[in-house]
Amino acid sequence: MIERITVLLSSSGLILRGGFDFNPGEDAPAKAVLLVGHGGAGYWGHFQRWRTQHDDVADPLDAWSRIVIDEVANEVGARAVYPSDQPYMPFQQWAMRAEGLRPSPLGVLMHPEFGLWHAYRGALLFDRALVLGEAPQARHLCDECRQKPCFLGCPVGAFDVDGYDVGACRGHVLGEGVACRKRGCLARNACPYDAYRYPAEVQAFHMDAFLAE
Ligand code: B12
Ligand code: SF4
Ligand code: SF4
Repeated sequence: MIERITVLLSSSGLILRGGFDFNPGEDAPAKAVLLVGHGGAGYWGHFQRWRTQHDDVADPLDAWSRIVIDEVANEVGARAVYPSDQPYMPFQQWAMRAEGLRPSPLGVLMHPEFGLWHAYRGALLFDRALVLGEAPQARHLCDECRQKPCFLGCPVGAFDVDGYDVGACRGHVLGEGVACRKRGCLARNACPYDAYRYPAEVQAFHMDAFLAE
């Protein structure tokens, strides 16, 4: 079935990110979960082509993701859930278990290949076990990064060891922060593991979505 899902997703640029069976007795919404997302911006061209025909749709990336992932869910007898559905499903906790990832100082999970340049667009929930164990810990690149330039990248110090000051960030981006608005978060962009960095256009799209929340 994993192969089938991979094939079904291939025309969208989205990828299967991993998954696991919930533990017996665990407070969980299903027996197993598979995460769908992207590493880098491989989905962007597919999404943009869809968008040319659907330019009046609200939250277009969410809408497109729902169309793609609902179809896969129907094909494989799963229930699809989405990161922006409320109450929020713990996508990052699931990703840590599915891919063995840990958070960067910015809150975004650090991936050994994609760096900070990846995200989750949905999850497939199954009412049957898939016999999938949790992933072993992946190499955590932040442990090897001595200078931690992400901490210095933000002009208003919105990230520190205590977490992320959303108000300070949003205030800057809506005011003086033209660079953040046009090219994306400077702290995220300061990370040296940038082989999969999203193009500026993609970052500006996500920043607009963040400001609209
Ligand atoms: C609410 C939310 C936000 C709030 C954070 C408010 C806060 N301080 O908690 C706001 C709107 C500020 C935000 C911003 C961003 N977010 Co956000 N966000 C979410 C959302 C929808 C829910 C998080 C939640 O509360 N979960 C409920 C708890 C129970 O689940 P959890 O897994 O334990 O949640 C963990 C996270 O909330 C994390 N966390 C706490 N504070 C922050 C702050 C940031 C910036 C991040 C990334 C995580 C994070 O700690 C929790 C405990 O482990 C998730 C999607 C989801 N459903 O998880 C995306 C999510 C966490 N966000 C994500 C991202 C990428 C961002 C942005 C960096 C960029 C963007 N949206 O394009 C921006 C940062 C803005 C910037 N400067 O660039 C990604 C992270 C992917 C990854 N690689 O790890 C997620 C998973 C969405 C996705 N589609 O993949 N986000
Ligand atoms: S700059 Fe270093 S510490 Fe910060 S996210 Fe990148 S690898 Fe991790
Ligand atoms: S978007 Fe700009 S203001 Fe917000 S955390 Fe990133 S660098 Fe700082």
